[in-house]
Amino acid sequence: MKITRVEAIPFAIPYRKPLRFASGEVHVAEHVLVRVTTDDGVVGVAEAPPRPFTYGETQAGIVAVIDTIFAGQVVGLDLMEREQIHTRLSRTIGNPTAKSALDMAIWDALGQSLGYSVTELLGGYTDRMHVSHMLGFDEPAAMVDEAERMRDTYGITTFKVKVGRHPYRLDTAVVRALREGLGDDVELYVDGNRGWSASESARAMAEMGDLGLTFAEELCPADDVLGRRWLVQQLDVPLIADESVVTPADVTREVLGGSATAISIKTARTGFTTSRRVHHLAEGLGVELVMGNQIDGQLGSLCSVAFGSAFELTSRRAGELSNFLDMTDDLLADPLQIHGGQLVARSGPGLGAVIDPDKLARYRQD
Ligand code: MUC
Ligand code: MG
Repeated sequence: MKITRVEAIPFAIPYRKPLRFASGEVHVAEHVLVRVTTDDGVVGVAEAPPRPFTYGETQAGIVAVIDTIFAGQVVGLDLMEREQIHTRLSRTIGNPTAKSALDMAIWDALGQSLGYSVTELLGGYTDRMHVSHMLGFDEPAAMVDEAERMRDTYGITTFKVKVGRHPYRLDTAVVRALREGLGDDVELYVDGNRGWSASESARAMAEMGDLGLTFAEELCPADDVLGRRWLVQQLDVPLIADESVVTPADVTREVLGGSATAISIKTARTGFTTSRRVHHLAEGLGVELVMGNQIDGQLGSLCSVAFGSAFELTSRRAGELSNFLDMTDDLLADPLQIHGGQLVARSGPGLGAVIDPDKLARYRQD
């Protein structure tokens, strides 16, 4: 079970329509497929979705850092030497998406080698999650139409609504239109991607006070240290920390500092090894978890559901697992299917992901 080869393959697949939010927009999924091969001929896979406007990682940068730094740190190690792998990758600060894809491809190879699914290896709590769909910026009527289509086609009844625009009235109008259009049976929460100040956030949340929101996420920057603590005190829903909590230490700082009361786990950002640490930390701190979406493709969404299904705390809430539906195509030979508002983690071994060679040939950029 020794790692003999690591490949980082850039690929690009267009979106049907761009996904827009306060910190950026995505028109094409310019991701990186990471493949890890062992001396037994097992091949583990995962995908890295760069978010340059959030973490500063780019597709070219991910390929370069894997090829020139991370591959050399893991080749020659056994798949079971998981803490050795983690320690070596952790010497480099930053590059969370590159490290995570490599980590998850190694777990996939480990699961295949041992004959267990990644979900079983991690915790084996259940095999599925409820799905939450992320609605990008648009006019109120268009966002209600999209939510209705997701509900009627896939049975999805939880929606994360992107907010953080100026002035905030367009966003509050969207959330009101969603509540009026979809009724009280759907769950709604908002994500500002740091677009508002603490006081704007407080005013907008007060204006939406009658709309029964479940959470608010990253409404203002965590660096507004006192402002965000003040905001958390105003809110009657948990404030989810997302891009402000890239490491377990960030989680500790945000939660103990009073600037966050729930945490988004993104496997694209913390892989399986560090996501597990974040999960255990959140459990110990007594804060809720949501499985977030770094605008993942199908392979990334499969990783999220594999992790989220492994634990009670992560499967309690709907996970953000559906935005691959916005893409025109994908790499998986057997596409993911959402039915009755749920996505099932594959029974393995490993992640149960098979890459379609023709699709990879069509979309790869190298
Ligand atoms: C989210 O939850 O913020 C947008 C940017 C990013 O990094 O992830 C998405 C979704
Ligand atoms: Mg977010």
